[in-house]
Amino acid sequence: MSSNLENIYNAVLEGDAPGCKAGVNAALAEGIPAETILKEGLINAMGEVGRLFEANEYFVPEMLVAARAMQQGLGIIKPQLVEGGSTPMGKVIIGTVKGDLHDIGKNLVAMMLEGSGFEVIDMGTDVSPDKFVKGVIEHKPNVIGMSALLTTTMPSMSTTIQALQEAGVREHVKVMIGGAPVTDEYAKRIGADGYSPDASSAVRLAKSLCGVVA
Ligand code: B1M
Repeated sequence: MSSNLENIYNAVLEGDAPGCKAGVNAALAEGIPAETILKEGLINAMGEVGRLFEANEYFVPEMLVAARAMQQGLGIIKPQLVEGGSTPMGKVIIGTVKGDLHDIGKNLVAMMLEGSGFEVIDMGTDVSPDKFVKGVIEHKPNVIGMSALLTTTMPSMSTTIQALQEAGVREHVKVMIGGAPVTDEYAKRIGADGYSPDASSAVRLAKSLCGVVA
């Protein structure tokens, strides 16, 4: 692995935001593609942070500073990650479900969708079913995207789909879901229209849900 990628990985693990930014800038200057920086530097490091948390070697403060460091690095490669599509693909409302504050993955998906030509309305984190319904009524999106990182918050995806049905708007919008604990099987079980495991497949899924040939 390039030493700049190693520096990025270590900076995220140490929650060193300036070090992460410096590493990303140096990696770009070395000619390393943004996708590689994302996967091998930033996302790999965050996986290790999760492992250390499970092993009781890291606690919430360490996860928090690691997340901040990753977000700073992500900000630098954002322009390279997005393709800058110009044809309008459709409108997507996206949010992390009620009770869940994890937003890095959701932000990444939003960023990639925007870069591929979607109009994205980001409702943030801790979005209740009611707020999603209001968003659908107000913005009339083609797709609603829900993210959940906790097994305890996943049921809010199902509750939101039920709320869309009760409000009479389920037929007007496609529902896509994602997040580390979410699976294709879960998506089918709760009546979502699709699941995707990462940000690039989320773009392909959104395109197919909007009837755009990917
Ligand atoms: Co939390 N956390 N966390 N955490 N955290 C996890 C999720 C955990 C797996 C760690 C662990 O135990 N190994 C664990 C959940 C266990 C479980 O539910 N089974 C956990 C826990 C327990 C908690 C707390 C409960 C800890 C506590 O307080 N005791 C607490 C909950 C707070 C809350 O939400 N109410 C908590 C808090 C936090 C921080 C705030 C400190 C911080 C989040 C900061 C932030 O997001 N701004 C944090 C972090 C950083 C993590 C880990 C380490 C990293 C998450 C991340 O950003 N990954 C995480 C461990 C892990 O995932 N390995 C963990 C990088 C990101 C790019 O990946 O989000 O998976 P991800 O997104 C991917 C895909 O999933 C997909 O595409 C993305 C890009 O490829 N995707 C979608 C995501 N959303 C999508 C939507 C789509 C499509 C694809 O369509 C709409």
